Amino acid sequence: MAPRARGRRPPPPPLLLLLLWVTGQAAPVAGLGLDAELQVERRSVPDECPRTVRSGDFVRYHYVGTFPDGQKFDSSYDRDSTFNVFVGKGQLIAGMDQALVGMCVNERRFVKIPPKLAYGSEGVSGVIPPDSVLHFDVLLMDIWNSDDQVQVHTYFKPPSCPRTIQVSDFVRYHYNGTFLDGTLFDSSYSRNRTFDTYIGQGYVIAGMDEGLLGVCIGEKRRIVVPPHLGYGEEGRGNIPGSAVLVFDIHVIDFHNPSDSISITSHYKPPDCSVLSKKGDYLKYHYNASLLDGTLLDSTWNLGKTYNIVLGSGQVVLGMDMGLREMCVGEKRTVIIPPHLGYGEAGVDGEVPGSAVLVFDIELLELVAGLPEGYMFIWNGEVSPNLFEEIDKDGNGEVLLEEFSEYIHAQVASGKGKLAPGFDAEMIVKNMFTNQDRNGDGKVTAEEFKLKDQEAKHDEL
Ligand SMILES: *[C@@H]1O[C@H](CO)[C@@H](O)[C@H](O)[C@H]1NC(C)=O
Ligand SMILES: *[C@@H]1O[C@H](CO)[C@@H](O)[C@H](O)[C@H]1NC(C)=O
Ligand SMILES: *[C@@H]1O[C@H](CO)[C@@H](O)[C@H](O)[C@H]1NC(C)=O
Ligand SMILES: [Ca+2]
Ligand SMILES: [Ca+2]
Repeated sequence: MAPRARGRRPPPPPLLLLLLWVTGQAAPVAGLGLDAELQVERRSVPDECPRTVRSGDFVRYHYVGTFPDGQKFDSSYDRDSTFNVFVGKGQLIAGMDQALVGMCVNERRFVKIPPKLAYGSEGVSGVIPPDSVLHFDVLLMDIWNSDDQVQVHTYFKPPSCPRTIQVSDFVRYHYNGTFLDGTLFDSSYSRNRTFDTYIGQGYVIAGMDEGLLGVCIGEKRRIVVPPHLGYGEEGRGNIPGSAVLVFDIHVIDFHNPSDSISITSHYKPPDCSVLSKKGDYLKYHYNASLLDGTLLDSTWNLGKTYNIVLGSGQVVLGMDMGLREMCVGEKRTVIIPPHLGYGEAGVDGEVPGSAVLVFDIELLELVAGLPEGYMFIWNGEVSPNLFEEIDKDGNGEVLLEEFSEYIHAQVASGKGKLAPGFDAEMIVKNMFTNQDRNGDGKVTAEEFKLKDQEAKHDEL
């Protein structure tokens, strides 16, 4: 419609209803005084109105402009986008500059503007006849001021908050994003997964980088981001230009890529002298959960322990670290950041990507492992007639069956020991294959001797 002198198209307002100017402190535009001709009717005022329009604010609003006979001359709805403008800076016809002052987001005003506060005796060629009184039905969608900062309001803080988020942390949070008028424009919940990002490094809009600083895990806060710290005048996707964004966030967890695991021991039995080490076979129970308490997995529920050989790559690195130097009976909580856990990918359907994990662990059994690199050792002296003993039928060749039988007999009698936690048959087979140099399925005295000279203790 009808641009004012400089090609902007504004709309405008008011007078009347007493209350208006009262709060609006806009009384005034010089010379106008209580101009009885500008009429403003507050048609609906929302219950919540944390802020009202002041001169100098930038607003986004919808309007329908009509002549007193009801004929429409302009409407923002027809363009399907709000009218966006600074108030009180002469970008609007004078009547509108005044009429918007004091408005709340979601408030509706009906405004009658006399020609002298609109397009005067000239009108706008082809659109507004001279000396026209203009009526506007206005709905305010958005307000901000270029002085605005990010606003943060915490509405839930967990009782315990050992650490707050800092620049360079990696955070996972859920959010609902709305405009000031309450319209939802995006929600992480609709995707069934958290939004994950580094903090303070420009991966998110400046307002979020700032608004997330200092949150605790589990905290819920509202972050209100003015457009100059959001998507600016351009907007993005379904976010219109110059929109204030309201993010209600729930922080699920965060960590720093430099974090290691954290171990808290809750209980140690009186005798806690034998500590787990690499190669030991461990049986333990655990509950695995997310930092917000969501249980992911529990061996207690399964009714059987989880069994591993420590240091053999059977669990994620953080778990391997968390199980070290633990004694039987001890209970600890191990917190594992994702780079020592399941990484960015997580485990489909079980562990969310980039999740920090909490393991409550109880060690139930520990079988000491063999020295590093050994899969079988002798507990005492090695028999000088080893080959002959193994070659039970005395034909000068040891077959796998003879070999296996012999090793198991040594283990059973306590003379030898296999690495715990592995498949004994696999170990024996590997040992046999190592001895059988030429791979013909038999170990000769020759082959055996060679090996014997190489390594006294390992594998015979
Ligand atoms: C999210 O989960 C709900 C319920 O499990 C499901 O109905 C919906 O389709 C999922 N949405 C997406 C985007 O995966
Ligand atoms: C987002 O909206 C949903 C649905 O209204 C609500 O259940 C959830 O608690 C909201 N999340 C936050 C962080 O406000
Ligand atoms: C694991 O969870 C079960 C049931 O939820 C609970 O009884 C048990 O005490 C928990 N164990 C630890 C070590 O937290
Ligand atoms: Ca034989
Ligand atoms: Ca051979």
